Amino acid sequence: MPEAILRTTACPLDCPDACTLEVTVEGDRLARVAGARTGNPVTDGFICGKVRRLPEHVHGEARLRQPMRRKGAKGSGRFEPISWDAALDLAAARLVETRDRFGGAAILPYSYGGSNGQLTQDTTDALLFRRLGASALARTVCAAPSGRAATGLYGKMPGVAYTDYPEARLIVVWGANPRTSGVHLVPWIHAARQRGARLVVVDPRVTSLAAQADLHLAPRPGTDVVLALAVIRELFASGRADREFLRRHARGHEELERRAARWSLEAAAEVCGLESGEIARFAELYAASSPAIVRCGWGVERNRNGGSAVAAILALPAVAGKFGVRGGGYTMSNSGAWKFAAFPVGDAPPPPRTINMNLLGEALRAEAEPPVRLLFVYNSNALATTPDQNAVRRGLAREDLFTVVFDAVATDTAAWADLLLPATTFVEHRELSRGYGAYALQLGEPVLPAVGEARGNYRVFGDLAVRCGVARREEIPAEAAWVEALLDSTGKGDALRAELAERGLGTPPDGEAPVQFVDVFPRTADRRVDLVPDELDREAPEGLYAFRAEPQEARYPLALISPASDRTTSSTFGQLHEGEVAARLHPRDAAARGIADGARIRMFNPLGEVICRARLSESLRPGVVELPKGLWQRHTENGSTACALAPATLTDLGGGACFNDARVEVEALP
Ligand SMILES: Nc1nc2c(c(=O)[nH]1)N[C@H]1C(S)=C(S)[C@@H](COP(=O)(O)OP(=O)(O)OC[C@H]3O[C@@H](n4cnc5c(=O)[nH]c(N)nc54)[C@H](O)[C@@H]3O)O[C@H]1N2
Ligand SMILES: Nc1nc2c(c(=O)[nH]1)N[C@H]1C(S)=C(S)[C@@H](COP(=O)(O)OP(=O)(O)OC[C@H]3O[C@@H](n4cnc5c(=O)[nH]c(N)nc54)[C@H](O)[C@@H]3O)O[C@H]1N2
Ligand code: SF4
Ligand SMILES: [Mo]
Repeated sequence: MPEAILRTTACPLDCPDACTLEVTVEGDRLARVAGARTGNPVTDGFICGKVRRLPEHVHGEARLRQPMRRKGAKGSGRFEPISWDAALDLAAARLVETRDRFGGAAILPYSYGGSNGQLTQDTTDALLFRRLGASALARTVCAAPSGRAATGLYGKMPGVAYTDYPEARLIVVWGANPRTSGVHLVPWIHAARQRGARLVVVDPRVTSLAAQADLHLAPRPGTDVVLALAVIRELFASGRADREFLRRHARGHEELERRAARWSLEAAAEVCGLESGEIARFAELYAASSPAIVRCGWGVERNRNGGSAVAAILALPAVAGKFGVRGGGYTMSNSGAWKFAAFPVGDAPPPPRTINMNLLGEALRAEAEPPVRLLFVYNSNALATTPDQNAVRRGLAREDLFTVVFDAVATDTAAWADLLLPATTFVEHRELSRGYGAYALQLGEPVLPAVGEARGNYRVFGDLAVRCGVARREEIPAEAAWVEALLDSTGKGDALRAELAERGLGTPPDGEAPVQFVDVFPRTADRRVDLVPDELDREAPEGLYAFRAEPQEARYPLALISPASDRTTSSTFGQLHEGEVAARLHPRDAAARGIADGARIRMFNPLGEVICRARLSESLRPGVVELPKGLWQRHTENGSTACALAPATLTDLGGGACFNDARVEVEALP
C-alpha cells in the first residue's frame, strides 16, 4: 500500500461555495476528498456528495487519458489514439486552414462552466482565439440576466456574506435551492432560525427549505417580476417604503413606484397564481423585520422576464430600507468582489462577430451566414447543457464541421468530436479560484500527477497559439508568473500573498463580510442605487419591469423546469450515474392524463420529445413538471433531456437562456 498523503486544495467547480478540500493521495491515485475542518468557516468540515465522488471522476472509466482522432462515423463515439504532437499539429492545421479559407468568423470557441478558476478560462485560450480572429462567444447560458440587473442597479456591489446570515431576523430565499446548489449556506440559515429568524421561500416547488419555511409562496414560473412589483407597490402604498433612504441613496424610485402601480395584490395574485393574502402577508413580514436578507437565486432568471424579475427583487431592500445593518440587504452573486486583470492578448483585432451561446443550434446550421466550420468545445458539455438540444445535435452531425472537444471525460458532446483532447482535472493542475457566494480566494496547486497524458488548458492553448503562428513562445507568461500578475491586479497583492501563505484564504479588498451601504456602496457613477437604469430600460424589449405573458400555447399547457440536482454540477459527474431519471409531475396533472406513478411517458413540444418515467409528487405546483438540469443521454430512454424542450429564446436582459420557458404536453406510453 502506498503511503497516504493528506493535502489541501480548493474546489473550483461552478458552485457558490468554493470549498477548501482535504484530499488523500495514495501513490498516483486520489483516494479520498473531504471538506477542510479548519481554516475555512464556510466549508466547516463538510462538502457535497458530488465532490466526495471525485476519485471516481478522476480515475473512472469515462476519463480521457490520451488524444484521439475520430475513426467511425460522426457521433459514433469511435476513436483511435494519436500522440499529443500529432493532435496539436492537426488542431493547429485545421484552425489555420479554416481561418485562411473561410475567415476567422468560421471558428467558434465554445466554453462555459467547467471551472470558476482564473487559469482555465480567459487566459491562453483568449490569446489563441483573439489572435486567430475567431468569432467571440457571449457566455450567457447562466447569470447573464441576473448579472445585467445587478450591474445596472448596484454595479455588482458585493452582497451579504453567508457568515452574516445569523444576524438576520428574516431571510427570504427567492428562486434558489441552497440545500442542493450551495449547501454551505444552509447551516447559517439554520443558525439564524435558532435565534428566532423567520424564513420565506419563493419557489414553484416545495424545496427542503420551503417545507420548513414560515411562508412559502409558489408562483407560476416566470411571474416573479409581478410578485416583487406587487410587494413594492404595497410598501409604497402603505407608507412603509423608506423614502429617506431612497432620497439619499437611490435614483429612479418615483419611476419604479409608477411602474409598480398597476400590480395591485389582486392583479398580481391572478398572474402569479397565488392568493392575494399570501402576498400581503409577505409584504407585511418583510416591512416589519430587520435585519432582513433576500437571497436571490438563479431560478428566477431562466425565463423571458428573468432580468426584470431579478431587478425587481434586488430593488426590494432599497425600497424597504433594509441596508446599512449587518445581516440586512441582499445576496445575489458575489463574483464582483474580486477584480482581476485581463490576459494580455496584444493588439489583436476585435472579433469579427459575437455568437450568443444559447443560440448554438442556430449558429451551427449549414445555412448560417457565415457558417461555423470549426467548433472548439472546452470547459463545457454543450450538447447536455444548451437550449434546443436537437438543433445542436444536428449541427454537430454536419460533415463539413470540424469539432474539437477538450475535456477530462468522454461527455455526450465528446462523442461528436473529430479530435478529442484529454484535460486535467482541478486536482491535477494549478487553479486560482473564488466562489460567487463565499468570498475567499484560494490557490490550488496540483495534488496529483496528470492522469494518463492529460494536459491543462493553460498549456494546451498556449502551445496551439505558438503552433498556429499567432504568438511567440516568449510572449506567453509562464503560468506561475500569470498567477502573480493576477494577485497584483487585485489591488492588494502582497497582503493577499501573506493571507494565502498564512491562512490559505485570501480576502477581497472590501473584506469578507461587508455591510452593504456601510462598507460597500453601489459601484454606479454616483454610488446610488439606480432603480430604473436607462441602459436596462432600453435593452428590455418592453422596457424594464415589463411582464411578458406566458409563452403559452393551449396545446402545451405544462411548464417544464429543470433545476439543479444533487447528483451533478450542471452536467459534470453525469457519467457516474447509471439508470434513467424520472420526470416529476403533480398527481393532479398526472390524473388528468391517465398517468400513474412509474409510468412510461412522452413529454413533448415542437422542439423535441423526452421519453422517460413519471414520478408523481405533491411537492410541485400543479401545472409544473420537473426534469433536472445536467442529465446525459443515458439518463432517458430516447437520449433527449430537458434541453431538448427548452426554447432558444432569450431573456429580456443579457441574452440569457430561457430553460424554464419550456412548455410541454405529457402523455402516457404503453
Ligand atoms: N448540486 C448542484 N449544485 C449546483 C449546480 C448543480 O447543477 N448541481 N449548478 C450550479 C450552477 S451552474 C448554478 S447557476 C447554481 C444554481 O442554483 P440555484 O440558484 O439554486 O438555481 P436552480 O437550481 O436553477 O433553481 C433554484 C430554484 O428556483 C426554482 N424556480 C424555477 N423557476 C422559477 C421561477 O420562475 N421563479 C422562482 N421564484 N423560482 C423558480 C426551482 O424550483 C429551484 O428550486 O447552482 C450551482 N450549484
Ligand atoms: N435544462 C437546463 N440546462 C441547463 C440549465 C438549466 O437550468 N436547465 N442551467 C445551465 C447552467 S446554470 C449552466 S452554468 C450551464 C453549464 O453548462 P456547462 O458549461 O456545459 O457545464 P458542465 O455541464 O459542468 O460541463 C463542464 C465541462 O467542462 C469540463 N472541464 C472541467 N474542468 C475543465 C478544464 O480545466 N479543462 C477542460 N478542457 N475541461 C474542463 C468538465 O469535465 C465538464 O464536462 O448549464 C446550463 N444548462
Ligand atoms: S461543488 Fe460546491 S459544495 Fe461541492 S465541494 Fe465544490 S464548492 Fe463545495
Ligand atoms: Mo449556472
